Amino acid sequence: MVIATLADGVARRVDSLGGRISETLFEPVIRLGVTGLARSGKTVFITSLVANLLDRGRMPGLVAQQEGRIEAAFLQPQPDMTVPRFDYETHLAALTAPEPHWPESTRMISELRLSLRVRPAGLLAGLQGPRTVHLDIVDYPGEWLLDLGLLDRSYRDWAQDTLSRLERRADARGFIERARAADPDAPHDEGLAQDLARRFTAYLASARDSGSYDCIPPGRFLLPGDLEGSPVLTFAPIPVVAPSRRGTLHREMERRYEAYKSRVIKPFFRDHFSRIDRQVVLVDALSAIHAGPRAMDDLDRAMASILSAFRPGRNAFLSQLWRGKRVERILFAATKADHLHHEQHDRLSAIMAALTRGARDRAQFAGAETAAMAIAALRATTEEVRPHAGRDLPCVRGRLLRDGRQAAFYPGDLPEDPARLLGPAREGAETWLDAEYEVMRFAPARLTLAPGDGPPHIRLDRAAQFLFGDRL
Ligand SMILES: Nc1nc2c(ncn2[C@@H]2O[C@H](COP(=O)(O)OP(=O)(O)OP(=O)(O)O)[C@@H](O)[C@H]2O)c(=O)[nH]1
Ligand SMILES: [Mg+2]
Repeated sequence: MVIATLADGVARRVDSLGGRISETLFEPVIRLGVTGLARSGKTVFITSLVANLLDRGRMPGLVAQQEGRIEAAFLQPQPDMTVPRFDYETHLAALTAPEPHWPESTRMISELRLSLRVRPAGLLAGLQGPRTVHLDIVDYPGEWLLDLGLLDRSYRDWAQDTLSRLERRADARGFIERARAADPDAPHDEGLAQDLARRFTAYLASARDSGSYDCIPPGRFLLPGDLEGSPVLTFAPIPVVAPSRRGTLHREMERRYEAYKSRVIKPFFRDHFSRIDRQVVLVDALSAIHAGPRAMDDLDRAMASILSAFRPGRNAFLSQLWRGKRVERILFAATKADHLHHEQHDRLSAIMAALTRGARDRAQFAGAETAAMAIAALRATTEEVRPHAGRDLPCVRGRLLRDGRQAAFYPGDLPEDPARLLGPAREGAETWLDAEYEVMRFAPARLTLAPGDGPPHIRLDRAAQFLFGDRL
């Protein structure tokens, strides 16, 4: 145990030393983490960011571009041999096809290296030639960050807490009845263990598919990749009180839970998370607002636990890994802002800022610079003002996903004060009292891009400037 922790720390230090040496002698590398809950917009964000860095006509907010210092941008083989490559070409082809469509859901970690040839700014401009800066973009599910909280919890604590959370959910009844009927002290029965795990996973999947933001770890149950069917993913919470005894169902569940921590959670944090320099956390706040106060409250809680991963002091294992290094900048971005007329963008940013307020204060305390912003990685709408009942309504127009028709749409008035949403959500209100919000799903617009222009977006250049513009 102690040896493993020490080895982790040593590996990390050597690693960060390696990073520094190659940085000063050779070419700087920026590792940009892109995360968010399922469907928050990670794949579209990375695809559009890369396309807009390759063709930079729509990136005036990126200072190095504005100053004309970016000479070239190109994709390169990534340094990590065992991480799947982010399938940029396929995702871009989906978005730019004659009949454009959104890319497929991804749910695995992936990586892409984009390199930029940049001329230095200021005093160095005349003295140094252009240098190459590598941007390693890592896409990983936000649900995996929620697993960090399991590291310092026993199986018993996790099981008790999870069962009581599930008691409140009607669609978890099938699993709960089965779990409550299981005798933890009976001899281990593999068939029963598998049945429990299957039902537990089925509940997690149905909660996700119904758009619930109540994210219950372990995150890998819904995103198993090549671990599917293996014992580390074949456990579930069952009601236990006493310490486990040899050979029982309880002992086997506990063993697998512990294996999940050491074989799944720790390697992710050690090999991927701890190497990130800059991070963007994408949040589909508009969908949560549309779904009502309860979804908003769930999102609020999920954000708080996701963001606690960026507070190194919180967890002993993580503090070891982070030693001498930290995430330097974190951007909290409310995505899909093209569902709103720009008049309302500031309000969406304010909601985003309020949602991450506590976590942002803590991250700032730990030395990371943070910002909140409303963005659209791929703009699917145009703006339009329509008269309605004696009032001018600021609308957006686009092609509806469900039938391909063009339609103008008014999503409702976001409040100026985010507390009007977060207050009722935190107090457990069932519906918004004085307002209604809608979200329409638009298909990506058909694009005719001028040479040198990337896909249309909202503030993607400003997001890029915050995330890595200072290093160009
Ligand atoms: N209008 C609009 N919709 C967007 C935008 N970005 C994402 N979406 C919508 O959100 C959906 C999910 O986007 P993805 O980029 O696939 O999200 P993800 O986080 O990679 O999702 P998973 O891989 O399933 O976790 C898309 O299918 C679109 O419907 C955007 O900038 N504008
Ligand atoms: Mg994705």
